[in-house]
Amino acid sequence: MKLVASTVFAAISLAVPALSETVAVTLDIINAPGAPDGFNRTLVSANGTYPGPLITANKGDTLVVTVNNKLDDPNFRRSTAINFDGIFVKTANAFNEGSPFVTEYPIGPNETYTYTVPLVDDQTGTFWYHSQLDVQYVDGLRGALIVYDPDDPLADLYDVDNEDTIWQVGDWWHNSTLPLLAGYEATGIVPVSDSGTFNGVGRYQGGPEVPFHVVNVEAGKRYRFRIINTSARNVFTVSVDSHNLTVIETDGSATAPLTINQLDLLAGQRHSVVLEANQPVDNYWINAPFVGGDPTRNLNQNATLSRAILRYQGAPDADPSAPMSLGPAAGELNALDEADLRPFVASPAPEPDVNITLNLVVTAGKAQWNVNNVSFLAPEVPTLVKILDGANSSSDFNVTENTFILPANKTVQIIFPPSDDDEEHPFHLHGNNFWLVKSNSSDVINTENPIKRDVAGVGAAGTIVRFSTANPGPWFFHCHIFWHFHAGLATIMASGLDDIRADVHPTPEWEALGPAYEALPPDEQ
Ligand SMILES: *[C@@H]1O[C@H](CO)[C@@H](O)[C@H](O)[C@H]1NC(C)=O
Ligand SMILES: *[C@@H]1O[C@H](CO)[C@@H](O)[C@H](O)[C@H]1NC(C)=O
Ligand SMILES: *[C@@H]1O[C@H](CO)[C@@H](O)[C@H](O)[C@H]1NC(C)=O
Ligand SMILES: *[C@@H]1O[C@H](CO)[C@@H](O)[C@H](O)[C@H]1NC(C)=O
Ligand SMILES: *[C@@H]1O[C@H](CO)[C@@H](O)[C@H](O)[C@H]1NC(C)=O
Ligand SMILES: *[C@@H]1O[C@H](CO)[C@@H](O)[C@H](O)[C@H]1NC(C)=O
Ligand SMILES: *[C@@H]1O[C@H](CO)[C@@H](O)[C@H](O)[C@H]1NC(C)=O
Ligand SMILES: *[C@@H]1O[C@H](CO)[C@@H](O)[C@H](O)[C@H]1NC(C)=O
Ligand SMILES: *[C@@H]1O[C@H](CO)[C@@H](O)[C@H](O)[C@H]1NC(C)=O
Ligand SMILES: *[C@@H]1O[C@H](CO)[C@@H](O)[C@H](O)[C@H]1NC(C)=O
Ligand SMILES: *[C@@H]1O[C@H](CO)[C@@H](O)[C@H](O)[C@H]1NC(C)=O
Ligand SMILES: *[C@@H]1O[C@H](CO)[C@@H](O)[C@H](O)[C@H]1NC(C)=O
Ligand SMILES: [Cu+2]
Repeated sequence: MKLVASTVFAAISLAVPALSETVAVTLDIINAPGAPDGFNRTLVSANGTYPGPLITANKGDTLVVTVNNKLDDPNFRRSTAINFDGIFVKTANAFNEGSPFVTEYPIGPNETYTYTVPLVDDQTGTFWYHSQLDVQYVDGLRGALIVYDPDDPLADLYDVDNEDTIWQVGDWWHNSTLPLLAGYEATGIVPVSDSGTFNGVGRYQGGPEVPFHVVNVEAGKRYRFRIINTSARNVFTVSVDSHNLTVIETDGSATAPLTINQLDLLAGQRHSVVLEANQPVDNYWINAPFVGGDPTRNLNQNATLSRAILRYQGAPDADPSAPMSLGPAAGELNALDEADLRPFVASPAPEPDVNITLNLVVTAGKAQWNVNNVSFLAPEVPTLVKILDGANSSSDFNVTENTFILPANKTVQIIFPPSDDDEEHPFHLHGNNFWLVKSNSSDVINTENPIKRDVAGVGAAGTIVRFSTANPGPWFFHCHIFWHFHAGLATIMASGLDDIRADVHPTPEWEALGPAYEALPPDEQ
């Protein structure tokens, strides 16, 4: 059976408003042992697992996430802060957005903080949560967050969409981030991962044969797989032997169905794909090889070992008999080109009122990245605190805070000129999404029907995005390769400062984070 766009229009919903519910979740942030790829180490984790527990909600619900910081290992950063990546955040709620030193002070050890995050604008789709404090999520603090749409206009395209249809691919390191950062800072060479994990399991060269993750399917059914790249660095390329994949969602935005057989995801990016279990009952490889840095710098790395198994009901409990490939052979390859994606509902990009050009340049031999000659340093006083105290122009922020002051209710165009750097930088906007007017994969400028997403690659061909400032706030806009983020590849897009002052009324609990954090000795911060 072919998936054709016309079938989706049959699924007109009856638009019965769903009752909005409170989704109460508790996350204990703890140091715990874990061996995702067979190498035992200490994690920074939510509830002791990597990935952390799955969070699910329905359209319009309110997430109430209580974070108990129980980090106690002095070999790790002790504070934390959780960002719900890709979730729209209204101005009034900007203080619960989870970005340390931008919208809050970090949560110190032995502290508890509750993030109340109403899901707005009928947003649904595939998201994730992770620590936003420095590179902390590299140590394991990452997990999936799915917002289901009870009236999904694409529901006719698939039969199964549940907690077993989420694929989280991520890079993994054996060492912890403090020594890795020390190495990065001494050499300017980004740490090369030991392995790639698929739903929290992986293998490294010479390591134990950790059983691959198994995805169970039944012949004849169609599955909505939600793929999340929870990388801190690596780019994963996903395919399933002998099967097509039909893309229907990009970063929480429904897309017109597009059938391919391989896709790339940069760090932070998400896609939903429909797979039809239309092949003979058997085991098939799900290939998820990755690239990220020079593999000869880490002999544990073997991207071929980054994979999982698609197992049809009735197939033996065994590895596929096919060789482990990296994906479809050249003659059969039909890879996703981001520029070919179209939104499910067209939303033309408005003409810009403000243009900003951002040049990304690395300082040779150093762990230092610059945006327009400035390497971002986390503000000492969070941007939102300064704004609430009256900051109203660029001169109220240190140059190193790379803060752009923008008017409310306008369209801002960000132009990333072509760069000569060979690594794509996945730029991610917090609290909002953007129109991808020009993909780094194409020379075409598309203002008519661009996709909207919240992470876009910036690289050799140049990238242009536009976003609206109708939802004012101090929104982080940074590279999702967290090593680059740490090295200064970040900006803050602060819009509508008077609106922020009018709308944001933080709770006493939020106000208390600052004094508690400031009182900590540096090694507990
Ligand atoms: C995490 O662990 C805490 C403490 O055991 C528990 O109360 C909570 O329900 C767990 N959270 C999730 C999402 O499973
Ligand atoms: C990992 O090490 C911890 C403590 O060092 C131990 O308790 C745990 O059982 C080990 N786990 C594995 C899978 O070896
Ligand atoms: C956190 O609480 C534990 C148990 O009460 C205590 O041993 C530890 O010293 C506290 N840590 C900090 C950083 O306050
Ligand atoms: C972590 O890095 C430190 C410093 O380079 C090194 O001494 C240690 O052996 C490394 N540990 C692992 C598990 O790679
Ligand atoms: C995840 O993102 C990283 C960094 O951008 C990239 O190297 C990797 O290939 C991506 N993974 C997938 C599955 O696309
Ligand atoms: C995959 O899609 C191609 C092109 O649409 C089609 O020719 C092929 O039969 C499909 N393969 C499977 C296994 O569905
Ligand atoms: C990586 O793993 C594959 C599958 O086990 C193996 O065939 C290949 O030789 C390995 N690569 C290296 C460089 O050892
Ligand atoms: C922004 O740049 C575009 C394309 O370069 C140009 O057409 C437009 O006039 C500029 N707008 C402003 C407000 O400068
Ligand atoms: C960056 O610095 C160089 C050299 O000092 C200067 O020529 C250039 O105009 C600066 N670029 C920006 C965007 O400020
Ligand atoms: C803040 O700056 C805006 C734009 O420059 C200006 O219109 C507004 O009056 C200023 N607000 C305050 C409180 O000074
Ligand atoms: C302010 O910026 C300067 C460089 O422009 C930097 O040396 C200094 O550390 C920054 N101060 C703060 C408080 O961020
Ligand atoms: C932006 O537009 C909204 C709705 O049109 C309006 O309520 C708000 O006052 C406007 N804000 C500014 C700063 O113009
Ligand atoms: Cu980057």
